[in-house]
Formats: sequence, C-alpha cells, structure tokens
Amino acid sequence: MKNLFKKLVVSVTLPSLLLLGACSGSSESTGSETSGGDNTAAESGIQERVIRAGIGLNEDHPEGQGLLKFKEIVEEKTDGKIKVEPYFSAQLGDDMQMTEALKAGTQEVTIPSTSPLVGMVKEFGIFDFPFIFNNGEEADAVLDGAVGQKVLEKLPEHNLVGLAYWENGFRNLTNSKHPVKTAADFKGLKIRTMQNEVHLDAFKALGANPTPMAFSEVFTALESKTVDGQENPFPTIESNKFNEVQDYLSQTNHVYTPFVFLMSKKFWDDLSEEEKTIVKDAAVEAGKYQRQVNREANEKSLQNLKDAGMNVNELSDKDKKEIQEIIQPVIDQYAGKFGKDLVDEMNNQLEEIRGN
Ligand code: TK8
Repeated sequence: MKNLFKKLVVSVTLPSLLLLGACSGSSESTGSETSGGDNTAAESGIQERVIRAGIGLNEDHPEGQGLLKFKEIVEEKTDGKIKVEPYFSAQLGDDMQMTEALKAGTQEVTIPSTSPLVGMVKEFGIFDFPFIFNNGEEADAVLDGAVGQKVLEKLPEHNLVGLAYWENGFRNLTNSKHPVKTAADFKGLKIRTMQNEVHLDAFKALGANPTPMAFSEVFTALESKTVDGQENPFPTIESNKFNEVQDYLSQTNHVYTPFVFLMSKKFWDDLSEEEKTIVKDAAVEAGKYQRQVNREANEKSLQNLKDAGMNVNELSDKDKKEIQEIIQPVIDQYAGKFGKDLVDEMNNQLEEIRGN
C-alpha cells in the first residue's frame, strides 16, 4: 500500500514539476522546437532504447568517427540505457533507402548528404549551388543559423526530424581519362553525380555527361568504366579507395555538401523531453567534433592521395571563373524553384559575413 502510494505520488508530481520547470524557463529544452508534432507531454525519465544508426561511409571516415562520438555521448549521458548501434558502409542501405526506413520507423538514425533528399524537401537544394560557400565556416553559419533551421522544419511532415548539420565537405572531381583544368576538359566526361538535379544540370552545362547513382554503386561503376569519373571530398575518395580506379584528381572544390542528422519522427515522438534533449545535444556536439575531424582529414587525405600516385591539379582563377559563369544560369533557375526568399536570406547572410 505504501509503495503504491509512493508510485502514485512520483508519477503525479514528477511530470508536473517538469511542466513547472518548463513554464518558468528554467529547463530550457533545445530538443522540443524540432519535434514539429503536437507531442507536448513533458514526460521525464530515460527508458531502455536502441538507436540503430546507419551511414553510407566507412568507420574510418570522419562521418564514422562522428557517429562513434554520438554513441559515446548518448550512452554516457543515459548511463547506457539508450544504446546506439552503428552501421557503417551502407550496410543498412544507401542514403535514400535509410531515409525511407526512418520514415517507416524501422530504423532510428541516418546521416545522409542533403543532396539526394531534394526530391523530398526541395529547399535542401539551395546548399547544392556550386561555389556558394567559400569555406566551412560560411557553411556552418548558414546551416546552424535561421536558414538551416527553416529547412529542417520541412522534415516533420515527412516523418523525419533533423537534429543537426554535419559536414560532408567540398567536392572534387576524379576521373580516369585526363586532367581536368579548364571548362573544356569537362566535355564528354561520364560523371557519376548524386541523385540531385542541380548537380546534374551543372555538369550538363559544362558539356559533361552526368549519371545519377547511389553512392554504394560508385566504386564498381568506376572500376568497370561504366562512368569515367565521380566527385566527392578528399576523405571519401581516400576512404573508399577511388584512387585505385581513378588516375586524375582535380581540385575543383565546386560544391559543398552538408550531412543532415536525421531521426525517425516516430521514434522521436516517443522520447521523453529529457531523452530528446540528450539526443539532440549529442547530435549537435558530435557534429562539432565531426566537422573538426573532417577539416583536419581534408588536407591529410589530399596528401595521401598524392602519395598514392594520383595525378593532382588545381584550377587557375581564370578557369574557375569561366566554369562559374557557365554554371550561374543553372543556379539562377533553381533559386526561383527552391524559394527566392530563402536564397536571398542565405546570400544576405553570406554578404554580411564577407563584410560586403
Ligand atoms: C554517403 C554519401 C556520399 C555522398 C555521395 O552516404 O553520394 O557521393 O557524398 O558520400 O552521402
């Protein structure tokens, strides 16, 4: 009888205390604003749960390292009650397949490139504009600011919650035919791109012959010469050993790709406020770590690829400018499609950062 009474008291008072805390603003939850649902129950407590988290890249890649960091933080903060099971190298599927699994509630976390998600949330496409960011810090400011947040708010209607942006990084072209130094060098090259219309049209504008393809098929497509080339940041080229089937690496730095930390909304909605805060904060914190690791890995990977015998070249400012001019109409066209206001907001923020 005494125990039952105790239980009752606990179950009644704890949530109300939390509610009071939330109202007085003393327990500021960073997680609640991303829920997007009408799940307002301020439940507390941490339950035993398993988060199956899959990514397309390998464990040794900075994304893999970031995922391990997320696991470490979540398990530490929940005393091991919430377990994170990491799955690397597209074991659970490609970016799009895993995203579908999240929507269906059969997987809890994935951290895809934003680019193949543009078919679902078109606004992600504004980050696919070539040469839009000059460096990682500019990307951080836009992604972690109002613009990035506005795009994340489109996710709950697709049964997804976006908890943070991580970094895939600046992409560079590899191919098996010849060095790519000028706009003319792109002509006729069969290039694998992500499933993204901006990328496809940009390469088409340059006279290349782009083919969209899931990432896990890329190595084989390069090896069998189904395509001549592909483009990805240096750490991915190294981690996936594309140098074994590609001789030429051109430092095009043509576009920045964010990763977005996605959680199944079904799983998210079931979490208590306390759990939401832990999970969201861990995604952000692990993301900061991941960006740092990625930036350090970038230079190192470039050197390793040179040492491994790749023929590496840079682009002159003049050639870069010419390439930019050829691609600009593609950007202008898609700016209208993805939302002029959002694009203006991004550009204004970037101008401010650059002090123009
Ligand atoms: C990994 C992908 C990948 C991306 C691509 O899941 O597809 O080329 O850059 O690394 O997100």
